[in-house]
Parts: sequence; C-alpha cells; structure tokens
Amino acid sequence: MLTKPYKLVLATRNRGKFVEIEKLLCGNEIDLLSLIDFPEVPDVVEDGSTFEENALKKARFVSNTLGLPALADDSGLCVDALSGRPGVMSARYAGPGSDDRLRYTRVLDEMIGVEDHLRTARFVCVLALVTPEGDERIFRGACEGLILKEPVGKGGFGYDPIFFFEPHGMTFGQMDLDTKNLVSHRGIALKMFADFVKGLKSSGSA
Ligand code: ITT
Repeated sequence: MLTKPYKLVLATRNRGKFVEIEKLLCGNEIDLLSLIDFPEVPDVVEDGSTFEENALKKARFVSNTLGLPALADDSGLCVDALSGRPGVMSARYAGPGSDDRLRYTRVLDEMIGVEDHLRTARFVCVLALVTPEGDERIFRGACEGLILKEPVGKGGFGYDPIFFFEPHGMTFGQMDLDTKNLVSHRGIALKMFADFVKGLKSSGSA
C-alpha cells in the first residue's frame, strides 16, 4: 500500500496543520511533502457535508494528480450551542479573504449570552489516505473542550485561542506543540495513522 521510502504528499496548504503533522510523523521513515511543494496543483472545492467526504475528495484528487500516496486532513470546530457550526465550514466561516482572528471572532460573537455550562465544543480531524492503486483508509480523532468568551494565548492556529482544554487548564493557543499533539483531535488521528503504517511495516506489506 505504501512503498519505501514511504513518500507521502500531505494534501494541504495550511501551514499550521503541516507543522503539527510533520512533527508527529517524523521518525516514522516517511518522506513527507505537501502541496506547498506543488504550487501548480489546484485547490479542491470542499463541498462535502462531512469531514470524511472532504478529506477523501482532497486525498483522491492529489493522489490522482501527482501519482503518489496522499494524506488529507479535513478538520474543524463543532460548537454545540451553534448546532455544530462552524464544522466543515471552519476554514471559511467569516467569508473569503478573512483570517483566523475574524473567524474565531464570529464564533465568539455568536456565542454572546451562552452560559458557561453550554459552551461545549469539540475539534474533529479526519485523515484520509489514498494511494495511486486506489487503496483508501480513514482515521478520525476528536477532542472535547469549552469555548471561552475571549481569546487567550498566541500559539497554534485557527480557533486555538478560544478552545479551552479543561484537563490542562489552558487553551490550545497556550499549549506548546508537543503537548497539543498529545491530546488534540489531529494528534489522535495521526497516532492511528502512524500505528497503521507501523502495522504495514511489521507485516511486510508496506
Ligand atoms: P487544507 O484544506 O489545505 O488542508 P484548510 O485550512 O482549508 O486547509 P480545512 O478545510 O480542513 O483546511 O479547515 C480546517 C479549519 O478548521 C482550519 O482552517 C482552522 O480554522 C480549523 N482548525 C482545524 N484544526 C484546528 C486546530 O488544530 N486548531 C485550530 N483550528 C483548527
């Protein structure tokens, strides 16, 4: 399914994701590239209604276009008081040309007046692995937290400064990368992916 030296294209242009994935996968004999290395590959329209649909669409397109195994990450923040929004719309929640601050500010504005115990949310990450031979696998991770009333912390990316992770008493925006990767939605999904790759190697089928 994957052949040595396990060349894998990450089907993303999001640097925040790339940095987290690279850090977690290093040491797994994977030669990791990303769409940042292939500027000629066009963007995929993410029009699916689930993270799974979008992740598969991105991975299939990149694998077909480049003839290499591709791993796509579709992820987002699902807020209970907002009926699961921004969800699959997380990257575009404040419209075209907006930035992380505008997107999390929209969530904060929509949550004005929501009581503390109703501010529950989760980050979800779905990874899709697609190979040129047509093999497909999905790995899903989720991480529970609370939406604060204002941002705290300057680390991470996206909605990290408003996502409070109770077990560590801090937001993802205050966490260092290693700590976030240990507990996050992406860290959980990547651990499944890394275990899958290790399984392939030990069974000799990688
Ligand atoms: P690619 O499609 O190129 O991978 P993207 O940013 O468009 O990049 P998504 O459609 O999967 O990716 O949107 C994910 C959005 O969800 C991302 O832009 C952030 O706003 C948010 N998000 C996902 N994981 C996050 C994390 O760990 N911390 C904070 N925000 C996150």
